[in-house]
Amino acid sequence: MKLPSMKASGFTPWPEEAVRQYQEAGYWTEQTIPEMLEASAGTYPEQVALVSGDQQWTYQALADQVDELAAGFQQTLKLKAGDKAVLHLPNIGAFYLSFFALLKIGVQPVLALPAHRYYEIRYFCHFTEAKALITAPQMGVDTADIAQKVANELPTLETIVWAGDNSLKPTGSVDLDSLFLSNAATEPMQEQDFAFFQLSGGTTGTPKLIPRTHTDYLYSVRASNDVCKFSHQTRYLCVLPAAHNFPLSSPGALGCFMAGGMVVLSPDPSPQTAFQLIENHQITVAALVPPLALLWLDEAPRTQYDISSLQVLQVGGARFSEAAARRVKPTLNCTLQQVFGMAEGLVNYTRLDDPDSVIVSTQGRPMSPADEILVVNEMGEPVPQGTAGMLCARGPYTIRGYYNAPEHNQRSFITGGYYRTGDVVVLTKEGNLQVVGRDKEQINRGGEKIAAQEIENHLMVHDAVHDAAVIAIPDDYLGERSCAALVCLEDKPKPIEIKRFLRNRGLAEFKIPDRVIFVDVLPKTPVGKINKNKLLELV
Ligand code: OOB
Repeated sequence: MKLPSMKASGFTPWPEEAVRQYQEAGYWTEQTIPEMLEASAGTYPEQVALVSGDQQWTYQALADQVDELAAGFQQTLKLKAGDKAVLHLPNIGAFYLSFFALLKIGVQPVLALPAHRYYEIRYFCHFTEAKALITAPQMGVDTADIAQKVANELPTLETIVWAGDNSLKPTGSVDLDSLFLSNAATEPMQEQDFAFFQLSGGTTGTPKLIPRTHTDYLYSVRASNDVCKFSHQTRYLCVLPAAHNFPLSSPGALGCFMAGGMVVLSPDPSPQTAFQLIENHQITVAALVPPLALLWLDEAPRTQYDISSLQVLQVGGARFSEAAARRVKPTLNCTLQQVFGMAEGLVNYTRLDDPDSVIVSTQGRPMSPADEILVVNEMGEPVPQGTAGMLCARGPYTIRGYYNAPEHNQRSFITGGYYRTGDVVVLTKEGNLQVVGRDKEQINRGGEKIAAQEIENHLMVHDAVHDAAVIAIPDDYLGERSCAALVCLEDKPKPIEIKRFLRNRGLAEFKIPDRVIFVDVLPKTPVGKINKNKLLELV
């Protein structure tokens, strides 16, 4: 089958036949993401929707403020449908307000992570020709300086919006607070091919952007809510960065908003902060990456806080060891749910009523009956059940192409439009997936993804570096850490200088190699590629 081609907007649509099938089955509806919030405000106007520090919003207040902000974006900033805006926000209420308000007027936000720095933010603003960057103070990071530098370099970036303390704001920036216009109507949204951008964990030299539509994303949220049983009684603690696909949509904050539940934002992921919030707000569900789950497991037996309201702990983003998984129920007295998902779409869950043996030893199964998965060998042929193979997926919420990346799309999508996940899995007899390895040049550092090639490209810019390879090294706590192996012909710089060099280039901290080693040559495979397995033996 021919791959559907990319539209001028950079978006690859689903083939018409698939669209018809998803619509007829009722998976795809016409509702937009802001309409979902409005529907909940209609049903639960007085319920608390969102808590962030000492601020809280009822559903009505949230929906009203989204309208006011949408009017400000449109009338004060002159943002129009089809414009792009980069959101670089920590876990504060302004994240959801801005997200919904931009969607409401058809502006397509790029959901950057708080850990991103100058290099990534500049790239997103440049690649999408973003008109606005919405940012806020963050502990230990000069986000104002990042925004200012990016704006000075990119004439397309017209506005910096600052969501926080005025005294820290970049010169020339606009206060988010000044953009709420009451009693001002917004023009109705013009339909766009897609709603916003998620970010790919990446395997290539430059980060890839993932266009998600209102329709596919809302379907994934609705299907997640069914599996995870989110309701108006759900109280969700958002510990991971709010912009990430896992806490945003699996079912995450959007699932909670759809069901009429309450989202509580945790300003930091430490168990101390989170446990206090669990007690104060009677939290019922939270989502973590494995290293944080380990910290929670260690802290729980000695905490002074009452965390008995917690019913479900979701863990995903990276492999959770069976040994750790077994500790969750006895230690936290709640159900573990493993979540194996990706910003490109497919999300697998263990079910809440699965036997414990399934919950601790598998990463679950696709959430939707319409998800189609293939487990294949290098030739693209299906492997027998029980044998490890590469996971490929398509379905009603899995993208058919990255944004404006035709060459990369040729490699990432196979015949039939299946997305090549790069994950090596085993399908169990019961139909659950176990993630057993990876067939992509990526390091999964406790859930934070690093594209080896991206870091190698940066390293090669250093004068003393003749050749570079970045590999994953096993780590008890993070699962993996990164190691850069460098070939230097003359003077070897100190590892600390290499790290400083990368930091000065403005890379996110999690991408800075944990170790730097020097080798005489990089081992090669018979076809001349760097032999990273061999390299690992040298570490
Ligand atoms: C989630 O999304 P991304 O886009 O940051 O990363 C996706 C990749 C997967 O392809 C896989 O390599 C890895 O992260 N991964 C896991 C995993 N969950 C994700 N590897 C092993 N075990 C797991 N449970 O990470 C993401 C998106 C939505 C929900 C949950 C996670």
